[in-house]
Amino acid sequence: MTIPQQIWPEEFAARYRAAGHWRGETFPGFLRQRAAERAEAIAVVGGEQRWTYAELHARAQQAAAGFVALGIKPGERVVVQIGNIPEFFSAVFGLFLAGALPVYALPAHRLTEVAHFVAKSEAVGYVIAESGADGFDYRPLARELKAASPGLKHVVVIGEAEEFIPFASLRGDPASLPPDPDPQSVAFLQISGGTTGLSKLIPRTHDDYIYSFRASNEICGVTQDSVWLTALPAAHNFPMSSPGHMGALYAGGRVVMSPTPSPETAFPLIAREGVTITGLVPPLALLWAQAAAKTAHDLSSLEVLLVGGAKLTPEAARRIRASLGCTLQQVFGMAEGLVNYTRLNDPEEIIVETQGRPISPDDEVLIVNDLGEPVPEGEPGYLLARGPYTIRAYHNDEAANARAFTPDGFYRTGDVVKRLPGGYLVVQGRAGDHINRAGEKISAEEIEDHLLAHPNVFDAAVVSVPDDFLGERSCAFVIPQGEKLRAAALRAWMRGRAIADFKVPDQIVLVDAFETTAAGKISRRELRARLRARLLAEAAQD
Ligand code: AMP
Ligand code: DBH
Repeated sequence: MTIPQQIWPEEFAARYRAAGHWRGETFPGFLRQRAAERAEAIAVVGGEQRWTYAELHARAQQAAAGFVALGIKPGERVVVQIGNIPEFFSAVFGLFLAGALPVYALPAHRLTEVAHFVAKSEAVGYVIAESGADGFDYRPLARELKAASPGLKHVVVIGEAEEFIPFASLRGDPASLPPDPDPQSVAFLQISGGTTGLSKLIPRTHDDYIYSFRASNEICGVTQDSVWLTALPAAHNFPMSSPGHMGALYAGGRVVMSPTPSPETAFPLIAREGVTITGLVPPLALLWAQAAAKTAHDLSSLEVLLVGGAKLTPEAARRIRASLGCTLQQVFGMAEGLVNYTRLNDPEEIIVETQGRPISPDDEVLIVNDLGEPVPEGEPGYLLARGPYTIRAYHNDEAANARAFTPDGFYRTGDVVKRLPGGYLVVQGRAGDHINRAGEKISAEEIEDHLLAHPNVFDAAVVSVPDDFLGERSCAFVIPQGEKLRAAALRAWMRGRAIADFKVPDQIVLVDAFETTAAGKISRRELRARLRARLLAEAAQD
């Protein structure tokens, strides 16, 4: 068994502690403290449920004792795939209190992805809700997962559990809970969007992650009077920590769970709960801006709207500011660490034109050319980052680590950015081949591998195409072989691959051949670039 670790060289760790970034806090520790200080304050709202801090803590303790009684040991991993319901917190904090490490799957993930998370993390458990907000039943998925994963011992279900363990039945001896974990140990595994092939697992420690949302609270003005709405999937790093529901709970504020991010679901919750702050990806922010112009719901409590996950154009930023009447804050972050924000009192042009600047004075940002040399200020280059909440390694993935980190520990973000005076970053694009589809990152390689599994596909190349609503969508160029292949049939077949729906290509174009150069074969990356250029040229002619 590989116990997840995240190791900073001691000189860096010492510096981050001395600067007061790492304070030795832990998830169990801070929840216990809030439960003592703010026992009767409402912590979490969702559906018909309203839990005080005392109740959240009691529920988490009960779940934790149940996890321990099942035999789950400190350091073991449990994949959590739960939508935006209050039990997300009793499950996740239950695991923290049991010393176990949640591995955060998104509700959209299907067997292929979840089985990969279980295998890669060597998970012993899987916690789900019987169904999602879209009605998807997770129990058949759990059945297939269990059959495919020999090491998976426990499946726990919120709601009707069928043959599995009902979450509500978890019981145990509160005295069996382990002592608080080492603050520098890994608290959970987050999922990377996956730039090359399958998603990688991101080990985040108590100290580093708590620092990221404690500092985010300050930058975003989150206090115990704040009401945070989780509208994006709760397991996603953005609504979790920028400053997110973890920030809100750390501050002693209130978290409201919106089952879906649609204005129809979220607006009544904003009005009823007096939501003060939330986070959205750009397409949703634009949708909200449109809907806000017509809504009968009172959205005046909303003070701050964070927008990030994908590039927000200045035009879109202006439109959102004008129609929502709250402060827009751009956020450019990544589950691997580095998060940038525009500041609440920045001038309009910074808020509209840039993706913000790093959280921490100890975030080290380098912008380099192909040779790894720093580019002049204001010129675009590859963004590298190192700092008190940016990982030094992925979990259990030497090949990815060799690619993704420099020898001196900088994370190669894969983003192309330029830096303006004051350290503000403007995202220009991506170095790698992935598609940022409304904030969901899709690896071209991963989708090509699926397409190649079809017997009538000779070759495939997946590229991103600009999309008015999504920002980017995916287009697969496919060379067929053998029997006649139709694009619609291939899409339907991709749907059957047990992958997240957002990964099914939005468009499939059948071609006879990919171009080669006089010199022979071209690289995958160059091929994708050429196909993309061709598509854009054709679109321009229409
Ligand atoms: P992940 O590694 O899956 O957490 O995704 C992080 C990536 O999302 C970043 O490296 C960027 O490529 C992209 N991203 C996040 N926020 C923004 C933003 N505000 N503007 C442009 N790209 C963003
Ligand atoms: O896209 C992301 O992963 C992201 C965006 C904004 C993120 O992880 C974050 C803020 O923390």
